[in-house]
Amino acid sequence: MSTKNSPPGTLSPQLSRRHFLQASSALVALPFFTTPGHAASESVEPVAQEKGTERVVHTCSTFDCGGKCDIRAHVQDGVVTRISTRPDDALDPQMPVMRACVRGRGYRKFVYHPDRLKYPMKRVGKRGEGKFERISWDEATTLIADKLKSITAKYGPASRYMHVGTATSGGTFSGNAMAQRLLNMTGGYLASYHSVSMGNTAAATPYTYGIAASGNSLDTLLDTKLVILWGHNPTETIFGHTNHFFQQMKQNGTRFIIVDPRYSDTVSSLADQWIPLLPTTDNALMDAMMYVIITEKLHDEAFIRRHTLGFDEDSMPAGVPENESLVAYLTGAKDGVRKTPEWAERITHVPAQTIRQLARDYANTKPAALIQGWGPQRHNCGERTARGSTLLATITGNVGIKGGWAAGYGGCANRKFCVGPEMPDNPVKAQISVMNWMQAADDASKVTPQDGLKGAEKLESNIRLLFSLAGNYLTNQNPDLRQAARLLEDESKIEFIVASDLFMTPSAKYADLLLPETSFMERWNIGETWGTGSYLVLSEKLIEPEFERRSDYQWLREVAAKLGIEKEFSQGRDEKAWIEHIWEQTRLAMPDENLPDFATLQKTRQHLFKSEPYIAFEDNIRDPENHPFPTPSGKIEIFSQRLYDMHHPEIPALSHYVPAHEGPEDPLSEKYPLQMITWKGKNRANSTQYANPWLQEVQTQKLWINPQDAEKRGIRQGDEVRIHNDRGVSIVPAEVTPRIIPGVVAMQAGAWWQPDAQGVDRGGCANVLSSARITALAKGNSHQTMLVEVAKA
Ligand SMILES: Nc1nc2c(c(=O)[nH]1)N[C@H]1C(S)=C(S)[C@@H](COP(=O)(O)OP(=O)(O)OC[C@H]3O[C@@H](n4cnc5c(=O)[nH]c(N)nc54)[C@H](O)[C@@H]3O)O[C@H]1N2
Ligand SMILES: Nc1nc2c(c(=O)[nH]1)N[C@H]1C(S)=C(S)[C@@H](COP(=O)(O)OP(=O)(O)OC[C@H]3O[C@@H](n4cnc5c(=O)[nH]c(N)nc54)[C@H](O)[C@@H]3O)O[C@H]1N2
Ligand SMILES: [Mo]
Repeated sequence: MSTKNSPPGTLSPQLSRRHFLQASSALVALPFFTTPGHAASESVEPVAQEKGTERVVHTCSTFDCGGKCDIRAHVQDGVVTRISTRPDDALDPQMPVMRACVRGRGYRKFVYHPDRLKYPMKRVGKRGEGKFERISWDEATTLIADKLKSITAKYGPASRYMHVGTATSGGTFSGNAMAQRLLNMTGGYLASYHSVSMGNTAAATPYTYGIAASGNSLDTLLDTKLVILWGHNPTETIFGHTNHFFQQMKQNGTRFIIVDPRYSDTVSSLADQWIPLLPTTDNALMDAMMYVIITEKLHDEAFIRRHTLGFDEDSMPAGVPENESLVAYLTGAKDGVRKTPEWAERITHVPAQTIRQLARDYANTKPAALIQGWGPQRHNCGERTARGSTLLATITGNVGIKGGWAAGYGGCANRKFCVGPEMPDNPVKAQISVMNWMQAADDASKVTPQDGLKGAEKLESNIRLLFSLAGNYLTNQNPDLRQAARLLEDESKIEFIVASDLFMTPSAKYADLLLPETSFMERWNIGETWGTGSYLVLSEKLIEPEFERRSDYQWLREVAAKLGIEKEFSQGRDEKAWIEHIWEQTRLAMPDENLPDFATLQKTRQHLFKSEPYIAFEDNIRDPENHPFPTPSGKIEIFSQRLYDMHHPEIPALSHYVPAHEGPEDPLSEKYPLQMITWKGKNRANSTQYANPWLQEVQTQKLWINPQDAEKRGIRQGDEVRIHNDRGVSIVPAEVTPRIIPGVVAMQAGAWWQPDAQGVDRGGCANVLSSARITALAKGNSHQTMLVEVAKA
């Protein structure tokens, strides 16, 4: 199967899908995922039922939340009157249960929101002020075509950039993909790499296994006795079919231990034990677990001897000095410090006895699955954390076996996706990390290969023209958003910014041209999953767009016409024709799937891809002679010579604990003594649906603070508190709760930035406080690592 052409290089599922498709094809022929003996779902129930004049249509959104829940839109006289979910009497035994979540149930209030953008608008005030005037579509598309021509003529195609915009990435077709197609047809653009979702994991785990670590299909875990969810919160973040399987496992008696600074909804719904720790100290906990495992001889000696490199001094590559092995590190042969549970207790705040027990439980329960989410790796030490869990899986022999988990990635690599729209090559070969965009807009000559530039020694131009489609990443979602805002406000830097959205978001305010996009209910698409799901759902156009809303593709087509390339660009297809075309191409690419024709898909609505149970690295473990790991040594590399040769203190060859910048050991903690983290909550997908009134009722934006920390500061339940550091200030009510470990505060990610006249955020947007520090190895983001102080406002 060919990989989908990815919209801007940073989009999480696209990156991960491309990455893992590459990963899996490097490994073995694509394996499949489903319950044993199961063929593709030929959903038998009629999914678009007529009830009087009401049609009940099985559909899904194309947001980036990882699961494509089964939502049923009740459509009457061109209006969606209600959203329900799969009725209990229509349960399909072949399709794992995906009942609509609270966000799905609330979609009507998103689509019919009175504040939705209605007309194309041009900026009239200063950039960022949010003052716009209505213009016609003809004016808007002429302006874009003219700017594309003039800016490209003046600065070259590498001055054009596409920003992160994930809200349509759950679909096979998007404005982002088509804008990329248009740019590639007209000279190219400066692409970016690195998924802000899980790019640190993707970059680090290949140093252990040769390719990015993947988990197994969840049907292989049904008999697993112990699952450790390490910074993973799938009760809220869904990740395909994860909850369907975890709930079944829970009923079957699987024990769940959850390592998270927060008592998350997953802890309350699944955990037998919650182990809170200080954020960024995960590697210290892992190191001490490994210390217990090896000193108590609980490691899998035979597995280690057969499959790994760098465990002890006898298994080191030639030429490396003494005491660089894992055992030497853990026992203090190198630095005189034994990595005991007592040592780790001081760093992590997890009691030594709990660490000992956790290590014993993990090593003595075979197989056991240590599944790490992406929260712990969205830190500036995230690369080490992601690789650290691969070492634990390795020394306990849990790699490549049924019921185990190679760790590092809360998902499975055997998923399938539709082929995307055809994408011509990008003639611009330079690529920046998604974290370099501010520098590239400010002074591109400063972006060097050491900072993350790839494919070129230097950039030919600053970013001068920027498309931000279906994203809130100009400000809101970008780390250290005030730095980004200051840069955007300087109109001598980026000359032209086009944004499309449904709402006047904090990023939309920074557009020069703001375009009102249709919602997923007003377009054709195919919704796809990531994480552990491998199915698709047709997302049908249910209603006509109101006012002058247009899909990104529609206006891009008009821009293409004004550039004289409409025919080439559109191939004469409207949106629905593209979906049909993509579907036909997908059918051809997957002959084994027996995919129905498009007319039939409109009746069946969904397709669960055929698959056998999948175990990552199974062949490499079963038959290492014929299936060496794609590492330089052909083995699982506990010690990585490639990392060693980087001679970088933040990239140790063993991925052990190193205190993080703005972690608990940073001297800055004297001034800002609280660590702050964010989490992805149930009532929105990132910032999407922020304005939905029903979802605002589900959860209000508050700061979680432990009673001990609150008491020290005289803070009571519900008090307004001022969260601050050198980057910004945010004021929200306090939620005084033991659900967060002392020393740490937490706020849900994705609330809209709402600066008052003094510049103080009143919306609870964590990115006024977060840092734009770039991770050492991946050149990636670290949204979660920040020190703050909190006071009564
Ligand atoms: N409902 C909902 N679902 C979503 C999204 C959403 O916004 N809302 N967003 C989607 C997207 S874009 C993505 S990328 C995925 C992301 O999914 P994740 O990255 O896995 O989600 P997070 O909530 O950021 O992090 C998971 C957990 O990690 C914990 N954590 C934070 N720091 C640390 C640490 O240092 N150590 C440990 N052990 N744990 C830590 C957090 O408290 C949280 O409970 O979710 C997707 N699904
Ligand atoms: N503090 C903190 N910040 C984070 C994270 C974190 O964990 N903590 N996580 C990061 C991660 S993993 C991610 S993926 C990014 C996500 O960041 P973004 O990609 O910016 O995603 P959203 O915030 O959901 O913004 C999407 C925007 O698209 C709009 N939209 C919805 N549907 C459509 C549509 O059909 N068409 C158009 N044109 N627009 C639409 C929505 O209204 C919304 O304003 O955030 C990152 N930022
Ligand atoms: Mo993400």
